[in-house]
Amino acid sequence: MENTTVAPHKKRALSCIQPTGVPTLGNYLGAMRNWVEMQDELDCAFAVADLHAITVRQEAAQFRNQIYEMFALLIAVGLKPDKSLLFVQSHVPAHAEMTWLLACHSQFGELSRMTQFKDKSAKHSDNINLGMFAYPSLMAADILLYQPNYVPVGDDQKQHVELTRDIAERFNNVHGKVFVLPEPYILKKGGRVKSLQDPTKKMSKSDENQNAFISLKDSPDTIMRKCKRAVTDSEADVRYAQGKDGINNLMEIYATITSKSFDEITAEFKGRGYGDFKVAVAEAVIETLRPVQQRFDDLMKDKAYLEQMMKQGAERAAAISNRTLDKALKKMGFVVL
Ligand code: ATP
Ligand code: LTN
Repeated sequence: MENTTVAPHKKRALSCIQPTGVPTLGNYLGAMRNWVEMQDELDCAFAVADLHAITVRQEAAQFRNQIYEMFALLIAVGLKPDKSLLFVQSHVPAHAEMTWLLACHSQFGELSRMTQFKDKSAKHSDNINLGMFAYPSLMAADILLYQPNYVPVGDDQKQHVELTRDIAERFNNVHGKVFVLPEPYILKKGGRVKSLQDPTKKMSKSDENQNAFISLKDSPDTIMRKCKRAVTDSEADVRYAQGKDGINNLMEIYATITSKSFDEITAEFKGRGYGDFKVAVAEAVIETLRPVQQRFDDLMKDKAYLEQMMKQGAERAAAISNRTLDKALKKMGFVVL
């Protein structure tokens, strides 16, 4: 991501993931796997968004472990610390500072319209805090500090990226151009993996029902069991159609992993029923996750290496983000020493 080392034509991408639990197959197919592919063509930065995670209560010891785990997973899925910028959000103070500047350019009305705020405030009605409401201003800071052209996210985050653009445009109009306007980058396949228990909802790592998601740490047996228990319909045809949310979801998962089309999948399972199909989906998922799980286990045994990579990432991230922060402060009229 560093200006000095980057070829001028290379476009930039940035994304983050919250350490709120073990990532799911949804996070992997909708976000992380695509990040790995992007790192060859784009100048990429990926962060563990730990500051975002505290908008809901976290237990300290568990939270600390989840931050290590999420950072290890970024490397385990195939992101390379010498190729992409990998860091932990709270290690780079500019994120919190920039949030305040952007919070003063975020409107109450637009923040109130965010679907995630509505969902999270309903779910945690005993703790609807300012941070939960201001979440998109922090996300805008994460993004705008690094001047990326693309923000590769799952479909659920599109609204936040669009708001980031609006905030950036507003800031640029008032103070002069500081920020590049970023675009959401959403893949058609895998963009929204659904819950296995309620396929009208997205698969979420913070779902209370363990059977609703496949976590990247689930054993092969667990993955098989969860796939077999996935909610489907009372027909027996494996085909993508309206009203077949459960089967559609399993088909999406299978199609994303195997690169087969829906027609090919329908042909493959003609006359075989849902049982066989669920086993095939489970096997495909197990094989995709196996190498990731192996690397993850190895990395978690070497905290010193993880901390060294975190430190290296934080230093590079600070250099880039401080430059943008200073520019924004100067344009606004602050005295920058
Ligand atoms: P939480 O359940 O704690 O709200 P989450 O599972 O939605 O979290 P995040 O850390 O918020 O996960 O998201 C990380 C990335 O994964 C984001 O780019 C998000 O869009 C993507 N993502 C999350 N859930 C899915 C899903 N079900 N399908 C596809 N992509 C997803
Ligand atoms: N809000 C995102 C996580 C996130 C993010 C970001 C994504 C925090 N900062 C910056 C892209 C860019 C989520 O809930 N998935």
